[in-house]
Amino acid sequence: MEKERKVLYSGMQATGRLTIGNYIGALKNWVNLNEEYDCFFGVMDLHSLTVRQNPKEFRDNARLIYTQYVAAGLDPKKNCIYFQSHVPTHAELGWILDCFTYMGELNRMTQFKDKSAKHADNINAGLFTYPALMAADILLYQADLVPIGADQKQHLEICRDVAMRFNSIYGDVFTIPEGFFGKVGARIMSLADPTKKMSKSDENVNATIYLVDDRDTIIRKFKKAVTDSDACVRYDVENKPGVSNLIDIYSVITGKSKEDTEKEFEGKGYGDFKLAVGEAVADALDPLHKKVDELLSDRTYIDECIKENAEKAYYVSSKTLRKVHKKLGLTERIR
Ligand code: ATP
Ligand code: LTN
Repeated sequence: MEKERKVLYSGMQATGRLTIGNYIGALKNWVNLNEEYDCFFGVMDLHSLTVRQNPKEFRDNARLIYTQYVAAGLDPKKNCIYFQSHVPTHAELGWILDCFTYMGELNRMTQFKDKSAKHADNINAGLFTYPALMAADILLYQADLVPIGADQKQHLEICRDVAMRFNSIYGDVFTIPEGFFGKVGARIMSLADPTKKMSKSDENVNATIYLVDDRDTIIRKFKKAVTDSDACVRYDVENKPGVSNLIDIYSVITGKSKEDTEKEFEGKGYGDFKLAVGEAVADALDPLHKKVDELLSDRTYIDECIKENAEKAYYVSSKTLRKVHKKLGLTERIR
């Protein structure tokens, strides 16, 4: 049966506070997609358990991420925004897909290699099977499109392979999803090391602009951003990665082209440029801060959205899970 509207699925892990990388590369681009697609956005808290979390900070971060999704413009009455852990079908299908995912496939994942190197004392099985749970997230909703950053391409490939494998045995159960990759600002780099991506789990707080950072903090961090000794605002990723990253951020935030940005700062020093980038980012985040404060001051609205959307996600995903059970030959539940 043809669906009337295509389904779109995405999410972020609750491994820390969201950064402007998450905002520019993902969240900002999700707003208004609901006009064209049926959208599901998860706060991927089960995935976050692959790295050890402090329970109090974890709970606060997850709630803040939900609130920031809404504050950034995702309308929870028009998008299904929910916590992954509130919808048990994810873990259930995740297990089933573990049994359809090969060790050889998982062994090739660069995220697994990177995170194992970073957390050598906690290379757990969940970190290894992470892509099977991610496949479950997507396939449960029969998603057609998955907006993700380039770093998640490999995971989406496994999801597609597993879905095709399953379909080839049991018939058409899962929609095969496509990646949906953003154009500009797809990769915001660390302010301390512009050859590394800006990441919410970076230990160096000066490397990262968090969405919660206040104006002074933002400007201070941009002032400290690593550049070069060339003193010329010119876009050249290879030779001037720091300056190029700042140009990228400035262009995405202000809507100006890279060329216009270069012209605007012709003959000016890095001090002026960094201050302008800091001010532009602070201005852009100001309305988001106000909206977050407003939403946090009265919990009832967000609580109601969390509840309603978890129910909706459960309803939609259960249909797929029931079909999977049936196809696999699991004994039907007597109700
Ligand atoms: P972690 O530090 O825990 O690995 P992260 O900050 O890299 O987290 P994810 O939760 O893995 O973020 O990613 C959430 C979304 O944000 C993904 O779609 C990802 O591609 C995007 N994203 C993350 N970091 C950046 C960045 N620096 N630039 C652009 N997009 C990013
Ligand atoms: N692995 C993703 C987060 C994530 C996700 C998903 C994204 C978990 N499940 C399903 C899209 C669809 C990340 O680290 N960015």
